[in-house]
Amino acid sequence: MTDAKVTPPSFPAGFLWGSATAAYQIEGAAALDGRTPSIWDTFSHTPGKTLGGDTGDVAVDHYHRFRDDVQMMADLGLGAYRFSVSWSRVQPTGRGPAVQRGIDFYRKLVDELLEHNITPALTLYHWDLPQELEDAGGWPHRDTAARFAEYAALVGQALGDRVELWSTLNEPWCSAFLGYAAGVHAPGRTVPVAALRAAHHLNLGHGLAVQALRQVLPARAQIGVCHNPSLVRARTDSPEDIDAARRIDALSTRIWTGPQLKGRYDEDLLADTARITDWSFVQEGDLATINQPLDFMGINYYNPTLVSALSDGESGPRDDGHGGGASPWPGADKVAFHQSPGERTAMGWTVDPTGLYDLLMRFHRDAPDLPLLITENGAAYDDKPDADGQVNDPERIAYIHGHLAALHRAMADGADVRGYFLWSLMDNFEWAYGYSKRFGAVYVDYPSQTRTPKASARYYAEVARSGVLQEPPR
Ligand code: PNW
Repeated sequence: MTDAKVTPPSFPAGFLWGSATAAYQIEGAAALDGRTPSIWDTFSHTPGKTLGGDTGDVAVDHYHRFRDDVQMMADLGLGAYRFSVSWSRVQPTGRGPAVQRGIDFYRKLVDELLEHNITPALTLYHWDLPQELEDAGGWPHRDTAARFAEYAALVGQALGDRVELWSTLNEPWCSAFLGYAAGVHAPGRTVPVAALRAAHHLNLGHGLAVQALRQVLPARAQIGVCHNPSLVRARTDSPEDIDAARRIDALSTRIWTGPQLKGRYDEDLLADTARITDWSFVQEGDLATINQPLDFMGINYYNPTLVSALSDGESGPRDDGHGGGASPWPGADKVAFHQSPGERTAMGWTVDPTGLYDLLMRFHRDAPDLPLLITENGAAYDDKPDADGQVNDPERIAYIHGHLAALHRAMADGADVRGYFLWSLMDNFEWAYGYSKRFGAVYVDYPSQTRTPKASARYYAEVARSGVLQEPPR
């Protein structure tokens, strides 16, 4: 077929086109207006924890430049913006009343967005627990869940009149397992049982926060949660490899969706982790609290996960893309991680849009009535401005195009996806990798804080403006 006229895929009117960021990655102003350290301030200031000792002290100075940053989104024609609130900016000790100056910053940001017709999508927790709460035990400690619900109510009261899209947690898998088991994220602990306790208390905090938000938000508010479910594939169809994939699926995805969507922890997950814990920290009534009706599920997708089984005494590749450290998979130690075939980004993550399609179809099958949002998708490349100061990033354009095509195909096959948020609006503090990895559609020259939209920003803006997925320029 050579001359078939192919209509480019188009997205429905009202589809949200946005970009995403997180507070600690962009704001800076770490000690301003009453903000106190979060676990990420402590972690990044601990020698050896982040590449080059980079911290979010200044980041991309969004705290002072938010008006220009919103203008930049408007110039790009983006209709939505996903950001997170820094808990310790609003509630420095993790308890008690809100600090007005902290609230004011987010109120001004949201007003600026609304004035430019950009829909704000607010995430309450993108990994920055107030250090005081970590000192009191952190997420492995049950009380943190109650503290989170109180904080959610404060932010809900302050911004509920102007924000309609609310997420409780971003990627609790990273908080629990990279933070408390692998130790490559804050608070940098490597205690498997602590990670499983953290997972349960993140679930509980989510449920309590949804209840609290429903009390204070107007009925039109949409409340959800953002996950990074691994799209797990077995390397062969041997029963052993298929079982390895099952174990990783349980620990990456069903540990959240089980209680949140079905009110239970699956038996296989409990059995796999039985040598670590008897789960006696799950109290009467918790599962019902966690199982709150949701208005959407946010899915963050970057790359697929390829696994095989290890037999006793055998050790295998640990190339699971999490940056080393101890295992983030307590209860699944006999699993080897392999690089999926295909091109890789600067993170070493394989580019594979079929993973996004498969993931969306899996959620469509498992929870057909739950609307989905792609709350993150994107790629890091080694971007550099050319002699004219332009940043040409054809790989990122191809990444975006490929994933939007997969998303469109999933929607054509029934997945109810309401929007897409590119990670990220601009280059920023990439956690343990510091400023070495650039995920932005907009290039940031860190010394001068100059922002320059990359070619991918213009490509994405055109898709967002037209709702039509153009072929990338050649
Ligand atoms: C997500 N992993 O992080 C976060 O939500 C963002 O803040 C981050 O900048 C972005 O993806 C890019 O990394 C992840 O190891 C970090 O599987 C690590 C993993 C997944 C997501």
